[in-house]
Amino acid sequence: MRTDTPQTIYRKDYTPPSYLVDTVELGFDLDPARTIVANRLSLRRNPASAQREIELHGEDIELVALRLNGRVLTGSDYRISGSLLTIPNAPEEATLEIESICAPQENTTLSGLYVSNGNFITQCEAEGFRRITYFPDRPDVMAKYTVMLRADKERYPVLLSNGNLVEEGDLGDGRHYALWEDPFKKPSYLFALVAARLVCQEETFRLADGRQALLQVWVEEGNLDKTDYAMQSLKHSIRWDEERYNLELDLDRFMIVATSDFNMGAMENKGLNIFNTKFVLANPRVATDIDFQGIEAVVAHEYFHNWTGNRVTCRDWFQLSLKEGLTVFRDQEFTADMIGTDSGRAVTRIDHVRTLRQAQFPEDAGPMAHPVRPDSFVEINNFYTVTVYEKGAEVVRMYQTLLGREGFRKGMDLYFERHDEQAVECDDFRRAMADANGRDLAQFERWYSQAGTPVVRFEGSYDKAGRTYELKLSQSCPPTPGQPKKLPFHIPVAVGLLDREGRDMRLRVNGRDMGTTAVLELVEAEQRFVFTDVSQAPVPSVLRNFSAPVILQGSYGDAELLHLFSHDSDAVNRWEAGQRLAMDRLLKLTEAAKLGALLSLDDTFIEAMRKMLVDERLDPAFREQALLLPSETMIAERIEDVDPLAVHTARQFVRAAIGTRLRAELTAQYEANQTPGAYSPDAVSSGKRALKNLALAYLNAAPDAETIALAQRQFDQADNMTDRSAALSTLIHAHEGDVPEALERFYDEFKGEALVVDKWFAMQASAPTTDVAKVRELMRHPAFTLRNPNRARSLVATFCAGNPVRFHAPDGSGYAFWAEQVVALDALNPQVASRLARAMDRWRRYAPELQGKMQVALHQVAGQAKLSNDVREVVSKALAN
Ligand code: B3K
Ligand code: ZN
Repeated sequence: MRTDTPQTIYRKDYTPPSYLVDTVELGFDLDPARTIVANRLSLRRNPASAQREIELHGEDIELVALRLNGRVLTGSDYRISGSLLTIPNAPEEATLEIESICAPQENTTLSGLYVSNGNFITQCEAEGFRRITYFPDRPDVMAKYTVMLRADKERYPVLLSNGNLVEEGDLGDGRHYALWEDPFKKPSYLFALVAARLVCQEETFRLADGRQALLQVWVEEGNLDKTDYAMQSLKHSIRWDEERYNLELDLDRFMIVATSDFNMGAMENKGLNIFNTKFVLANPRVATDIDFQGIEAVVAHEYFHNWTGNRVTCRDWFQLSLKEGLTVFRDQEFTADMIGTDSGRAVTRIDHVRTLRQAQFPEDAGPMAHPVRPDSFVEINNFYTVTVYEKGAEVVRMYQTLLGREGFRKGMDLYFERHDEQAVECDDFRRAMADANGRDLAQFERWYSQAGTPVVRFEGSYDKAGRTYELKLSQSCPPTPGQPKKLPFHIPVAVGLLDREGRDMRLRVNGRDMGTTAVLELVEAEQRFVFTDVSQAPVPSVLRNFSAPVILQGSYGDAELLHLFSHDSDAVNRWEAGQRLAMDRLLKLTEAAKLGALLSLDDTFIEAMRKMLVDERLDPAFREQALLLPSETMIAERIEDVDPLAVHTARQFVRAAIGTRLRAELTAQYEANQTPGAYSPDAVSSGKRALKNLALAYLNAAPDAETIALAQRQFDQADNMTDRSAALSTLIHAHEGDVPEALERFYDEFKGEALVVDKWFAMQASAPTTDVAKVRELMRHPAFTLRNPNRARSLVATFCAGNPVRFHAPDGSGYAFWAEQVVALDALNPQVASRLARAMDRWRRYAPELQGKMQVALHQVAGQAKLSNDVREVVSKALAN
């Protein structure tokens, strides 16, 4: 752990690297306690830099020897300050040989080279390579790598690294070796090695140009029955990128390795993707529909990085969204294409909107708010955020909305033509989009430089005599830390007009026929758009398909919302109308609950829900989305002085009202959406299960013997994890029925499946009946450990971030627990600790009594003498802003 004072790094201070690296030869003698790394670099001075010193980064490694052009360097030939090693007066060209030692088994940070379940694994993004060897560890230094791995043959039969296997053999002393060569230049963050006892599912796959590629999915013994879906997803991804973007796999071999100790979802190392087991392992018995979806998306995401991230990489870490926003957009489009149908696409789109509102909007309004391309950071690992990823993807999507699919593709082609094998900036991507389409996208840059969620207001007025409809759009953006004033954004606002029957009207704007959805470009603070030939007063459907990541405000009354909810041809806005109807009620009920007033829910709302529930013309997946209420977090984001108990009470009240007043319809849908026969994770079947399980949950929001029996029966009889876990979770939340028995049985049955045990912890952690004392008790369970990120998240993070009513217990016990766990985790794994620290981001929004206690907990963490930069940055920003 670094103890030096955290330094803020600014984007404006970027300077090019002083030396470039052409080739890297790495030799590893792998030993858990003492791994010896030999590193030979060929360096040459960078003509673009005025600096004449070689600068290398190194962290937590022991330097043994340093030779420059064959000459041993002594202490006076170089300087080490913090993690920077500087060699002054270096020649124009140099061969630098470095020998160093690291201790993988001591490495609990899971960054650099570490041991997971006895296997060697690496994670280098963002700055983990410097924990393996000294190197100019920055993404704009791209080099060709050759890697020699040597290890005990018995213990580590599989030796993998990036690129192609050149040679392997025995060393005669019980050890063996493998030599790998990556034909492509890459930044150090894409380096990877695996030395492990693993087995694989493999096949050869024919690429579009006729080449055969070897595809492998490596897992620990006993898990080969869970690799099919990942392999299938990989093949689909390869095909999709060929077809949609004409991008081919550029290697003869592509490997995925699953490990159970991993800080995030997965990592796109060139040719050797390393994954959290959560995003590889699945079969119907252990994985839910959501897990299957996650695997497909993450496998695709990492594969797509091969072009967007690896072939064209980031100049510096401020440009992270260049690869992440774009790659998330690509995986989102892939997922939508895999489902194929329009309604299926809409359901995935609704998912994106939900994620934004649930996580990104709060981030954008909180102390950690930052632009998609941040201007500064203390610890880059803190900026792998929903803003960089999900809002970044929305920014990329807006290009496609503005330029059309073909225009977007032209921009992509030009981007690769210009920048293949380069490290570039977000501006280069924007320029490629603009140039390929002859468009001025200068103002669009503000999406990268300004933080905060823009608010777009609309106001419509119909002129019967003139048969015109005027839509006034205005925009503003609240201040964010360091950015008090914002300039107008370039916002694509997709609009449709519905007639009295709910049909789309033909749109004419400025004399131009715009079909039934017009993409209006809002570039000023306020603008008026006039639709002509409008035969009757329309109901506007604004921001169709969520055409921009903004908060839309307008004067919708119930009648208009009900009209949109029943008819809008744009499924996202149809769903949105229902969310607005619900939010309106939830906000009022929260207020009432806070005052202890009697709660009641109008028939209009229940009737709208009923119609949606039973509308057989709509996909079950869509109906499920439409019936799902905004989360407690989303409600809390809409109010001041949040009282989490009032929010919870209000939402529970609405759930129970739906459950009792629509009991007959819910029961009928529960029966109608059964999926008999062999389990399949396809969109139609999973949509049915989602609706069925939502029905089950609603029925049990006001449980009685019959509804509980239904859940219990499903738990007893289900043959797949989706239905099993949904039933168990319903039983836990209802807190009736034989919960302890079901929980125990579930644990016994799955105790050998780590990912299911995570679910078991998470289900309990999020239940409103689980308080801090219960969480502490669960932490004493033999299966619990803070050292494994998945496990720590399943219990501790799920409780702190996913159980608002108990986390915000009035006595402050949740906050004290949080502080304690952040500190404990930080000593082991700063990245995981720092994520947990973010649970307190929105503390200033809570009721004063809670705020005070939250502040105490924040100070308790901030006051620790030893704290990682990761956690220090998060808590100090929370306290400052
Ligand atoms: N690029 C990695 C994330 C690395 C996170 C480092 N703290 C996974 C991904 O986005 O594909
Ligand atoms: Zn990514």
